[in-house]
Amino acid sequence: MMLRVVLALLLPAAAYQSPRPRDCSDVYRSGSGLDGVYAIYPAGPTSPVLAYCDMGKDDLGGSAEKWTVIQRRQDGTVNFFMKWDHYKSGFGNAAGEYWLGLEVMHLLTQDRNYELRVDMEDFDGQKVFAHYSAFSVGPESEGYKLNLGSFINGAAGDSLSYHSGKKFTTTDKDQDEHDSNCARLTYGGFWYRDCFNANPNGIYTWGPSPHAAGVQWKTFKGLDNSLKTMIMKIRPVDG
Ligand SMILES: [Ca+2]
Repeated sequence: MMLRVVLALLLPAAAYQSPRPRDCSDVYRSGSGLDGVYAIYPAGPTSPVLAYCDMGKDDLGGSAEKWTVIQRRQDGTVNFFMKWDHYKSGFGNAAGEYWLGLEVMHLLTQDRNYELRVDMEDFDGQKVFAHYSAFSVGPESEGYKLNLGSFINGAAGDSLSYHSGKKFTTTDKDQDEHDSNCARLTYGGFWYRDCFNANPNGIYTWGPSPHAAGVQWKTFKGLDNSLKTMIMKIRPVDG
């Protein structure tokens, strides 16, 4: 402990900045301002994870967004009806549809305060979002519980607060409040309750869907329509 203090006084501050970005905000700080797939290192310098970074400079030249995409649906090419181990470690392709992984989400959000934005679009081309002040995922020992801040704004409306404080449920791990297993009933994996108002990882269908089984956001298009895109992304609140 003492040695560390002495070193911290002697070495320039730069020596203590990890050369490995923990998230897309770090990637941006290191000089990469373009949207795309980058390696991030939330679990340390020897454990790279590929993530899509939405740097988000809009057409109007607004400020950079620096979002780390943690989940994306856009064309149905990836099967999201996966078991616990897959939801834990992540699956899919960071350049397309993917789930970053619960363990990575936990590691990221235990060290910094993140906010969440969920972008979505229906098959008529209507684009909306829902913005939340905070997002974190607890440890596996507590079921990767979702901790959500308050709904800030967005025309999608608030379908996610219903899930705050809930553990994650997959087809092979039932931690929800339903008599049965919500992941089995709705063909997904999520922080289900009894069962959901939002089902970003539901089965991908083109528009009309089986009731309460599609890629859905209740306050936007109800529970009988599946959405074309659904993107969950986070960034540090302190920039
Ligand atoms: Ca249950």
